[in-house]
Amino acid sequence: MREGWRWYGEFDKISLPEIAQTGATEIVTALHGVPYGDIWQTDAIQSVNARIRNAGFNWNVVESLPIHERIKRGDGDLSGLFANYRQSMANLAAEGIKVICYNFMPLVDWTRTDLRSPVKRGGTCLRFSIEKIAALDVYMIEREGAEADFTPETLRDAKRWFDASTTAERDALIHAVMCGLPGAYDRYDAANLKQALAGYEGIGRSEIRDNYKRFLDEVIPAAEELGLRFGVHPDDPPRDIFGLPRIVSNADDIDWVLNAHKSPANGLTFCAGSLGANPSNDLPSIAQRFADKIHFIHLRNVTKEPNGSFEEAAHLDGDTDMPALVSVLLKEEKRRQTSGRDDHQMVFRPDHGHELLDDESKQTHPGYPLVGRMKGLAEIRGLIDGLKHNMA
Ligand code: DNO
Repeated sequence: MREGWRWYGEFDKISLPEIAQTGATEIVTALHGVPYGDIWQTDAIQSVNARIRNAGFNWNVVESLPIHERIKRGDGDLSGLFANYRQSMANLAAEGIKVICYNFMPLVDWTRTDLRSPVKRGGTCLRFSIEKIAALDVYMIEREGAEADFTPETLRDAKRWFDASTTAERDALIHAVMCGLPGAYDRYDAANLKQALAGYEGIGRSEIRDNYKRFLDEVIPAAEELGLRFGVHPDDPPRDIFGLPRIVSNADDIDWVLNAHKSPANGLTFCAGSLGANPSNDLPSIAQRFADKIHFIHLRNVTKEPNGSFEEAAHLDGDTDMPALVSVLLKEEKRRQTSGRDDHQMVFRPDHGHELLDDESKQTHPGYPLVGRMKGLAEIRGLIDGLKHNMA
């Protein structure tokens, strides 16, 4: 597996020479300044690529080429947006990009309630507290019918949190929830979020699936021609949120995606952290089942709590059996190699990391500190080497 590192380009406080010291060889990035729906122009792609290559890295994976909300909502004439998307794909392929990571989560991307939750031996992690999500949904956004999505215990805890919370704590909550949106994005406060949610009224699971299938039908044939592979990033967390249906949360969903437009180009970003937050997802077996469709990998771990809350654990801690998962991935690589594929090595990146030591002073993207991710990468590197030694 090839070691990747997510870099936010001009928006990143961590420089390429610093990343070089982690040992990673693949940069994973995007044109974070381009508004959703606009074309990624060749000169802009070339200049990012030149920076990356001059610093001694490869750029094979784009994370993400974002999908405009209108496509997710199936709103109006989408031909221009699809044409732009395909043009961006063509421009990227011409610069040597091989894999496009994207997601089909309506409105919000990864969602957490706490960006700096303390961990036992020092440092902080990202946390998802179900009672805070309920407080936001039920008492701050006041979404109609929101109560029905939570258990009575969660609603009780949510009310308790809300009643005791200060304005600053409520602001911090909404800020944390919005932090999942990378790059050139719309950020919402509670009122805006409520308004944005209204745009999804009447759009349920089957409508989102229809819109998703349409997207795949529009882009996957072009991907095949361009030699690009698409990897959908699973929902994070893998559950409906703010009443928005999430449709890439478990093995059945993934099966649906892969069959909605059958093609070797239509595949998966295997995000262990996202899938791992659902207690019924057995990660090594999901990886095994869809192994040949995995085009890109995020390795991360979570510790789940019975009420649906979870915390990001250190990469080899937490509930996911990382050695079992990584050995499935290594066997798949071996299979690809034996079958003669020259691109048999998959790119993975240590996804997220605890904020450790002087990470906090750097004010990096939440979840993307230098030391914490470097620790995760080093641990996974050791795991991979050990497993390979045993396989040999
Ligand atoms: C979070 C990331 C996601 C991911 C997108 C892919 O840290 O894994 O934001 O980049 O969902 O489209």
